[in-house]
Amino acid sequence: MTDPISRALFERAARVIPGGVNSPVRAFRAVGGSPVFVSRAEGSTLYGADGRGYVDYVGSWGPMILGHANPAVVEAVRDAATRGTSYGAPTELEVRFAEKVCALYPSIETMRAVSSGTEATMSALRVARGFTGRDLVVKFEGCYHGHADFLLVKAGSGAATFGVPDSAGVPAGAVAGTVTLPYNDAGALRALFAARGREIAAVIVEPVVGNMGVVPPVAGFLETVVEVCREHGAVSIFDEVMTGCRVARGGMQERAGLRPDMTCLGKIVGGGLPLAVYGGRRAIMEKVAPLGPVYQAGTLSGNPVAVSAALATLERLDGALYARLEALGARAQAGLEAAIARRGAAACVQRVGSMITLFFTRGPVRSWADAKVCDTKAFGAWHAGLLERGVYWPPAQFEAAFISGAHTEAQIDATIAAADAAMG
Ligand code: KE4
Repeated sequence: MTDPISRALFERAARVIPGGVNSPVRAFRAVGGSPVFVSRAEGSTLYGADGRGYVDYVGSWGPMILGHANPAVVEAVRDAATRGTSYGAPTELEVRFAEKVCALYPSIETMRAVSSGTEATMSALRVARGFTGRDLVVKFEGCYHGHADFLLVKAGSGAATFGVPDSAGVPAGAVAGTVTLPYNDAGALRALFAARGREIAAVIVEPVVGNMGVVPPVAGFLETVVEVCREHGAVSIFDEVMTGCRVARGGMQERAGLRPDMTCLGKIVGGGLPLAVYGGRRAIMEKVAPLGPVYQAGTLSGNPVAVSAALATLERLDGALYARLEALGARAQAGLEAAIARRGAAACVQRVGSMITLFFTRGPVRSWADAKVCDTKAFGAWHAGLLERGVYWPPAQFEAAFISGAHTEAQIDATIAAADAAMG
């Protein structure tokens, strides 16, 4: 049961904010009960409105890879703010940020900073259409790329959790140019290109899905996305808003040794402030205004405070951090799988690096068809059991949990014990 202060705040919030939250998944509707209102966070701990601490596995849905209130990031933000928070004019900081991103992502020759992952994917797809002169966009069921009208088609994340794969308010015309295929189905992608290749502007994919829970690509799937786009003159777009700097410093494209035509980044790359990126091959990005005819703009794009947080974060993403995240992730996975075996639970664990999901289905989960059969009621009861034991797990089955460099082995072990008890 959530603390009484949070419950009272939730009632108050609901009078002035739809659903009492500024993003749907935060309302705990997918797990029942009412949300914990957070008063502050530090390292791997969130503190509720009543001051109670929770081991945090949401990490603001991915950005907090260093942990909350990292002293260097806080100092960078504080220092930047004293020089003005936004100028609406170019700065040397933005150049440094772009140089750093291009160094980490060799497939990105030039990039644009925007203020959210939604802006990044929406802009990348507009540029891909402008570059190819084609209209059709291909995405995969269960993947979520933000809430641009034409992408809310069998989306993952919130929409999938609510079992409403399409959103109200999206005109039929807006999604007429969006084709959705099963994730991990290279054959279906090739067949679509064989039939309609000349119409396809781009294929956008989460290179590891986080938005139906963690679903890794099967061998050859990502290679097919990049190859078939190249064969047909379409643009391959890796939406690495979640996987970028998470599964490796250079994202899933680094792990897979691939070079998509375009990449979208967000969350970690912005140091936990409103800052995201889209970019790719120079020839494609030269279509963007003021160089070319594709318009995209933003009042706060690349503002110095967000960029300072980003730079302070990026310079701390070293090999030791990723080794630690892999070790903690493997420890968590082994412990959760042992608990599932001990309890004989119909569940499975899927993980890439420090993003992990416990699915209430025997699995494996390779696509939305596999994910949607999860027992979401059982997940909701398990989530409540974790919360009671001081573990703040993502409040939805179709989301990824995140481990940060601030988590300790002791916290992982305590989480495993809580997960085991909550399965009982
Ligand atoms: P934002 O507009 O929320 O910054 O980014 C959209 C987005 C784009 N691409 C991917 C792969 C994403 O995961 C996201 C956003 N992720 C969700 C969590 N599943 C954000 C949390 C929320 O919507 O409250």
